[in-house]
Amino acid sequence: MTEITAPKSPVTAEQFADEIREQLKYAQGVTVEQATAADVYVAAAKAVRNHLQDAWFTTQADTVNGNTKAVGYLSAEFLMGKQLENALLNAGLTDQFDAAVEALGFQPKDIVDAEYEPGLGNGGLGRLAACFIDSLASLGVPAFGYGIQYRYGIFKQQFDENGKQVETPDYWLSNEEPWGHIDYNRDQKVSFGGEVVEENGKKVWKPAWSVRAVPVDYLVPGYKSQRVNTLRLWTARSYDEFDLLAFNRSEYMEAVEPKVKAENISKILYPEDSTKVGKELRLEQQYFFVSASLHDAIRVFYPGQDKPDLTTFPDKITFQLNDTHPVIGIPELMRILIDEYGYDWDTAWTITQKTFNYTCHTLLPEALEVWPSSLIGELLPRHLEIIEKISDQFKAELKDKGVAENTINDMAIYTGDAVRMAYLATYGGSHVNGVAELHSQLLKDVTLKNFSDAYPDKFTNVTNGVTPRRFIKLANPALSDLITEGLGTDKWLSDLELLQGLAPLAQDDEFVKKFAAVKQANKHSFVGFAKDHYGIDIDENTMFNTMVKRLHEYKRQSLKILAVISRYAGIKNGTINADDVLPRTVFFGAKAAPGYYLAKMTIQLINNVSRVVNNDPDVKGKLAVHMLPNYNIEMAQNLIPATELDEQISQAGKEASGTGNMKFALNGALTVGTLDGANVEIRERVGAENFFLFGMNVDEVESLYATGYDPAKYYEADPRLKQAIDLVAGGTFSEGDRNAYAPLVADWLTKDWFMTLADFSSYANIQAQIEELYTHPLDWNRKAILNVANSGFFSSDRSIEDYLERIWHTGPLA
Ligand code: 4GP
Repeated sequence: MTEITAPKSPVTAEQFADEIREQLKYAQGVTVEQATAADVYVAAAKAVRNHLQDAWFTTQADTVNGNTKAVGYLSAEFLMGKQLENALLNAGLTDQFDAAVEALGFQPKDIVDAEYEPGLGNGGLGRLAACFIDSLASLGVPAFGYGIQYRYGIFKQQFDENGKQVETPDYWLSNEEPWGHIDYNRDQKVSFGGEVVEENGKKVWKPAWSVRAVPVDYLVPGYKSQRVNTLRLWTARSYDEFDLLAFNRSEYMEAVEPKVKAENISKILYPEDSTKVGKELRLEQQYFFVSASLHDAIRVFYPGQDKPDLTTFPDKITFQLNDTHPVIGIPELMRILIDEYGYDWDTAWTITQKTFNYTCHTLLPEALEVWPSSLIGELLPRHLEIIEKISDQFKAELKDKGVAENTINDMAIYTGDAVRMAYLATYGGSHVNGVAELHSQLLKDVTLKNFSDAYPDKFTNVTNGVTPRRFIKLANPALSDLITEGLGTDKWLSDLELLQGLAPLAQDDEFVKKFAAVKQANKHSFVGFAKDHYGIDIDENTMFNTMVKRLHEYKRQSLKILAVISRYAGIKNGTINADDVLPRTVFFGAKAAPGYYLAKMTIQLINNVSRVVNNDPDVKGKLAVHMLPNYNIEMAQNLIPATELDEQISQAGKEASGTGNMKFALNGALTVGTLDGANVEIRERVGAENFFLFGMNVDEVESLYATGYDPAKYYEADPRLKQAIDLVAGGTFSEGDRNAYAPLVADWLTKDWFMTLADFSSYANIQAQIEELYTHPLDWNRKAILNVANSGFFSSDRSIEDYLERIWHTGPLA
């Protein structure tokens, strides 16, 4: 094993300033006098990357030469957030950077702000992948993140003058992107289409077209671990850049058609999360990155070998399938083993099944991808044959186990018309996990019940977590300092359970006051951030109440906005005494999938409630509502530390886990929430008395469905709810237009699939308890401290340790 080389640090601030100067001069081609903040950002990024380079090489060498199995995290999304501050922190260069850029005549904050946030993910699942690769590196576990370098990430969200969401492309690669190493010499060929023929008794795939997968490597530095892992994102290039003959015929568009077709594959991140629409391009993307990644792993672990012994492949690397998106990897590995390396079916199957594991991130059946077999047949004909054979083998295995015929049919991977990717993943891998206790239980009891009956040992749980480096240390430096002061050490950043040491301090009034002062200071900074970024004025002496996450009916932003409307109406008509009202500022942040009609209408409603409420002198100083545009990691890092009350109000049994809930608790917000996802575990840990619980639980939801749910009954029963819905229906938030929200209103009153109306009263009622507590700041803050102290479990380091123990069976490099 190579000796571990520490990142090339420490350097002095002067040396670091020289390194930045050198980058400016030789790489950027500008003088210090000419340099803008954007130039200095690029130069500093390259300088810090240089410091990580040796440790990256060492980690790669140890990964290949050592005896520790590596982890391959296959994910269509990695929602990384800005890189510079995180890289500086993990490389131990933050202080040098601050002093160096000041010496160059800049403010550190301006340099950090000059970075453009990459948005290569939709939401929870993509951000989780980013937290996981941070934790893997921090724990010293050899790992590769494998995904796609989309040319355009998640759309940028703006609102038009009517409050509607407008999506614009995210040109994140328009300027120099200093983090990735593009490596044209380690490319892979990925093929599509064509047909399968028999040659000498063997099946041979004759593809119709191919693209070139070129890796872009991002360094993933561990916090204080001296390890730097790799995030390898593939970009698609064409083998036929240019058709000169067509060009010479003046067919200019045709001349570049092959290039455009190939490059389209890595062009755009699909702007969908929970509702998946089958798209040919999406399947192309999935196969593209998975095929390139599997071939890459063989290249990495068996360098220069024509006939590698791939029976050892599962000992070299274990692949985690992050949701169903990479599941085509199962038939692809079978194909590689059989067609490219000549293994027999059974050997190939043993290797494949040992290699993969599957994480499910949803409970919504429609979010489990199902591909039409015609599409797979057209794009990947050899894979369809393999899938059919896997499906037959699976049926036979179930029959041997004595599973009933109709159950076997229900469990079919290949139905003739379609391929169910979640079923393929469950059968084709060693383990399946949900992402919170409740979710994993519901997977076993409901979503994948037959599978769990047939293969009980495959199923396990790993509750999600978040990285404390980004979401406490970088997002909330003031709280970080206070925690370190309270604990007398900063070791909590790599051992988050140490936060428990803060619990006794919840009884220490001096500490509680300091904690409250930190929150107030964070609110104050957010006021400035919001003014700069959104041009809005916020009163920092109001309660900051936040709901940020993707817009989806099951998450129930509707419930929150109806409660806001009801509060507004109550103050206006005097049923709520204005003098008793606790002043609140309500923040929403949410992107809706562009094709998701009701979600987009909800955004429009929130914007228009905001317009009406914020301009009404009758509620001034009592209630304000803001729909902040383009929720992203940067906004999360600024808003979460400033929040006092967090909303996790999904219908019980629908949110797989949530990770925002963890970030808020760790930053000292109290949660109002249902017994859903990881809320259940948060509440258990922080204490029921420190969590505002409301609403139906999973069993109550189920029995209400079973007995017949009639939302109109709830509308009639609670005058607050009736009034709120009537205001929406009556045009209060649409300048008198009664049709503007008619589809939303009709949905509430007749369908309300996620039972917003049924939970309204309980949600409205708990507000009094919340407000009563808020008027006793010491008591509120004691509870907030206990939330921080008891949320150490929700570190992604702990999640990774659980994966290592329960699923991957590997550990840190020696
Ligand atoms: C999300 C789930 O909705 C969320 O509950 C969970 O915390 C997160 O994954 C990470 O496990 N799902 C997605 C998706 O982002 O695209 O299905």
